[in-house]
Amino acid sequence: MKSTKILPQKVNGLSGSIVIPGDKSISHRGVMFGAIAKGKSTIRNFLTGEDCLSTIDCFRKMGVSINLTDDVVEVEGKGFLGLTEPSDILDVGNSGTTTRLILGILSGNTFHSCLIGDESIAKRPMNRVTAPLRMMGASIDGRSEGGYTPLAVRGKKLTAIDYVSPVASAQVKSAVLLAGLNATGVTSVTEPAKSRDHTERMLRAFGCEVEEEGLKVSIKGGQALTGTEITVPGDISSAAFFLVAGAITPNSTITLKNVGMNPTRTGIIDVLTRMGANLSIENERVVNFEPVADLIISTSALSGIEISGDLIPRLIDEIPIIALLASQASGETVIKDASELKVKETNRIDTVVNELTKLGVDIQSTDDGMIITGSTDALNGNQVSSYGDHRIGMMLAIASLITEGEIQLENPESIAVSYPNFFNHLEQISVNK
Ligand code: SPQ
Repeated sequence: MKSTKILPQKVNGLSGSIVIPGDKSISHRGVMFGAIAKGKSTIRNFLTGEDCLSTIDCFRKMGVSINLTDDVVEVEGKGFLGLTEPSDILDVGNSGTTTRLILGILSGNTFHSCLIGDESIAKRPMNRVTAPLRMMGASIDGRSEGGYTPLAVRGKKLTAIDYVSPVASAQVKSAVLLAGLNATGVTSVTEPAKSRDHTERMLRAFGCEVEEEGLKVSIKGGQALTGTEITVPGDISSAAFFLVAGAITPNSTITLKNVGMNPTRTGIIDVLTRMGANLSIENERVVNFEPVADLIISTSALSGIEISGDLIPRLIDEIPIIALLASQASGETVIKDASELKVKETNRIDTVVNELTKLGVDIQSTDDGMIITGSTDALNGNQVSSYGDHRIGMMLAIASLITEGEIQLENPESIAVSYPNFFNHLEQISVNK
């Protein structure tokens, strides 16, 4: 049975600081690349969210020894072809990143494997990855001709391709590049707009050569990864919830420490700045191969803007919380070119519009996004649902900070997918008198 949580009531302000937990995308990649590398890797500040634990579980089933103590992961890498045939089904849980990236590793391996995930994963399109992998020679079968989980993979010898992806997707790019690592020839992926580049950066940290030319990324097959040490920066997608909370909750100033500032992820910073948020970026530094900073945000008056084009892949996961931000800005915010939202953990155009409408926000869905007409009136309480989507659950919890009346959130557990201590952090900065 699904549980319901009464969300914290309207607060008098937010104050203090939070250390943002490790980046989900980078944590996944740390374990995966560590597993296919030769030698030991240590990953610090690892995100212990459920999605990343699913990745650990899948590689353990392929014979990789992985030790997790608090937020430190030690992986005894076995080399790309040192993974062993899993005797059990690989369960990816709710994680699209695990499913799609692992397919790139399994396709060029030597054994048979099966992948399964939860109800949400079963609805997410896998043909965007299985199609280019098959062009390389992969043997993948599953529902709707390999379009959906459960999937079965028979490892094959792969040949490089020069793939032009119809979508700007780091998961597609990464799956093809990972398959390319063990293919004959040079594999390239060209995207319509730049998606997050953690794979490219981390492959270099593991000693691989990766070429980039505009929107094209290439990798030569036959390169071996060498185990390394990684410190994961805080996840800007998690920080985004508190950035918006600080901007829209009256009487607030909060500091978010250790936030990853990779330029392929900082669309939320651009949006906040353009809307008039009071945001400062301090202590900028590079940790391993990723830029990091501390962010300070205070309440301010905001104005609506248009969010579209190449900016979309740089903030795709932040759109649910940006919709809430826009609800508190004067004028209209138009979000377009974002039809990728329809294939996330939920159809995030529908779930954002449905749930914010229940709280009294003036919001309409469009074919590729949404239009929000802002107002600084308080939102109203209601019974809402995360629909099992962590980002919808956290957005609704932040909405409760500016709501008159009670919000009851169905299925709050989904938040543990990417931010297990979200409610503790929220409580830590809430000023109640
Ligand atoms: O891993 P999953 O379930 O796909 O998670 C999401 C999220 O909101 O956390 C998407 F629903 O993030 C993706 C992101 O949208 C993580 C990701 C990655 O680590 O490579 C890339 C993005 O997806 P895509 O399809 O644009 O490549």
